[in-house]
Amino acid sequence: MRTQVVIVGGGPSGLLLGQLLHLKGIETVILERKTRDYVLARIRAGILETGLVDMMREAGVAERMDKECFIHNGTCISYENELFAVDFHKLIGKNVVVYGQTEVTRDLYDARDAVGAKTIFEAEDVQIHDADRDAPYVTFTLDGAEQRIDCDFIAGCDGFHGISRKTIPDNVRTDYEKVFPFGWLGILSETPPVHDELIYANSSRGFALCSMRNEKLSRYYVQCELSDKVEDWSDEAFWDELKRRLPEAVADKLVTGPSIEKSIAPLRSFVSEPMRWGRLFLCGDAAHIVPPTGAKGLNTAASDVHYLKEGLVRYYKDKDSEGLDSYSEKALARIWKAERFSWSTTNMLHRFPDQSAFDLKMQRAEIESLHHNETAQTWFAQNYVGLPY
Ligand code: FAS
Ligand code: PHB
Repeated sequence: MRTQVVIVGGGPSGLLLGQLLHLKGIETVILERKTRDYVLARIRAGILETGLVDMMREAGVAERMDKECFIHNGTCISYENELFAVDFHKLIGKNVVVYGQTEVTRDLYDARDAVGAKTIFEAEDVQIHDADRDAPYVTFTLDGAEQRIDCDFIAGCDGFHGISRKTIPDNVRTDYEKVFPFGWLGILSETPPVHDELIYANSSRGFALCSMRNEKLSRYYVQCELSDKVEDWSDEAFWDELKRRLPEAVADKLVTGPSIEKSIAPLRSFVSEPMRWGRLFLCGDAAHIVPPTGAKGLNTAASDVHYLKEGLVRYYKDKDSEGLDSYSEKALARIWKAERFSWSTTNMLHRFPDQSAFDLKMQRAEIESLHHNETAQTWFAQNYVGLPY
C-alpha cells in the first residue's frame, strides 16, 4: 500500500489533521490501535479555544457543535466561600466553546467516513521505519497479517503512550517533565450543571472543578491522591467531598445523581523536543502533556495540527518545505506558553503535600490578585481563550 501521509493515531489530532489534509487533496491513512467505539468511549476535554473552533469550521465539521455547544464568556474561580468571575468577553472581547472532546472526535470520524478516507482500526504493533530517510514506511499487523504502507511523511498523533515519540532516537530527543503529586477524579452525571459557567475551586481540602457537557450532563472533578483507585470513591463520597470544596451557596444548589462515568487521571507537564525527526512529525499528546487545569491539552493538539497542515500543504502545493522545516520551532513556541499557563493555574488552585504556611499565603495572594486586579485577569483571559496561532 502507498499513501502521501500516514497518520499514527485516530484521536482528535490524527482525525483533524486527516480531514484538513483531505480537503486540500492530500491523501492520508490513519492507523488506530483501538476500535472506534473504544476511542469514542473516552471522556476527556470539554473546552474548545477559538482556534480549534475555527479549525472545526475549516474542516467542515462544525454543524453539530454550533447547534449543541455552550458559548462561555468567562469562567469562575472560588476560594473557600468567595466566588468571582473572570469575564473574557469584557476584558478581551473573546469567549470559549463548551463541547466535549468525545463529540469533536465523533464529528471527525463521521466526516472521515463521508469522504471515504481510509482508517485502519485495531492496527497492532505499528512501527515506523526510515523516518530519517527519503522513503519512510510503516509496518503493522492486522488480523495477524503483517502489513506495510510506503509514504512521504508520517504524523505521530498516537498520544503520550504511543510509539511515534519513541521512534526518535534518545540522543536526538530531550524530554522535559514534571509529575504532580496528585490526580483528578472525574465523574459524568446526567444532572443539570450547578452554575452557568465553569467553577475552578481552591479549597483547604483540595481542588475541585464544576464543568458541563450540556444542560442535562455535568462533568465534575476533585483533586485526589495518586494512590486512590476509582473503586475507593462511591458516588456519595464524591458528592460529599465536592460540596465541601465549593462555596456554601454553590454546594446548596448542587444536583447530585449516579455517575455514568468515573475515572482518575494523573497530572503531569511534559514536552519532548524536537517535534520532528526527518519525515516524522509529532503532534498533540505524542509530544506534550499538560495538567488539565488550564483546559489546554486538546487545544495545543489543535495548534500543532494547524502548523503541520500548513507545512504539508505548502510542500505539496508549492514544493516549498519552509513550513515543515519551521514546524517544530513554531509549535513549541506556543506549547511552552500553554505549559506555563497550565502549570501556574495548577499551582494556584491545588493543595500540595509539602506546602508551607508561607506557600499557602503566596497562593492566597495570587488568587486575590486575580480576583481584584484587571491586568492579572486580562493575562488569565488571554491564555485561557487561547493565544494566537
Ligand atoms: P489521544 O491520546 O487523544 O489519541 C491518540 C490515539 O492514538 C488514541 O486513539 C490511541 O488509541 C492511539 N494510539 C496510541 N498508541 C498507538 C499505536 N501504537 N498505534 C496506533 N494508534 C495508537 N485535555 C483537556 O483539555 N481537558 C481535559 O479535561 C482533559 N482530560 C484528560 C483526561 C485524560 C485521562 C487524558 C489521558 C487526557 C486528558 N486531556 C484533557 C488531554 C486530552 O484531551 C488530549 O490533549 C487529547 O486527547 C490529545 O489528542 P491526541 O493528541 O489525538 O491524543
Ligand atoms: C472538562 O469539562 O472536562 C474540563 C473543563 C475545563 C478544564 C478541564 C476539564 O480545565
